[in-house]
Amino acid sequence: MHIHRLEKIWLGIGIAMLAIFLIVLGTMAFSMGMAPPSEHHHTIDPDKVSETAPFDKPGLTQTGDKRYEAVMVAYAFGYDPAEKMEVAAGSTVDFMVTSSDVVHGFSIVGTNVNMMIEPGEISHISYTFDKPGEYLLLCNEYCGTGHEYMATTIVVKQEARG
Ligand SMILES: [Cu+2]
Repeated sequence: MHIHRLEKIWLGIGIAMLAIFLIVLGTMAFSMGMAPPSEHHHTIDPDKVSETAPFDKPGLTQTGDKRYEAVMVAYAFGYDPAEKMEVAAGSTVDFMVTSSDVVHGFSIVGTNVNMMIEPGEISHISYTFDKPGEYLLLCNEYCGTGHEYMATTIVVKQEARG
């Protein structure tokens, strides 16, 4: 069988690229120890969310100066706490979210906050709300017939100046 010289060159380049890719991947995985995130990998029994701390009392708590922790449960079809959460502008909110039933989304419009909430898993994300206003938090994973009603609001208030 005759293979054209240019075809041989292209074949060589293709095989070389594959080899380079595997060497880079192998080096990163084995000598640099890169792996999917697992440091903050927390799990929970999805059937016992309402009895497991801190998800037995979902809500917003102030943990420091301009620092809040929001413990939330996503369910079909809403978020707990359901009422608007209020923080002062410039505050960082540490979200800790799980699901008590199916896979839900957790996305805050106008920010880069976008998580998948899986039953059995606890998802963490922190965000600093610099701009005052109302932030819509909604589910972006289709989760059933009430999916479009699944939303809540975070209110970021301008600080009083004295
Ligand atoms: Cu949902």
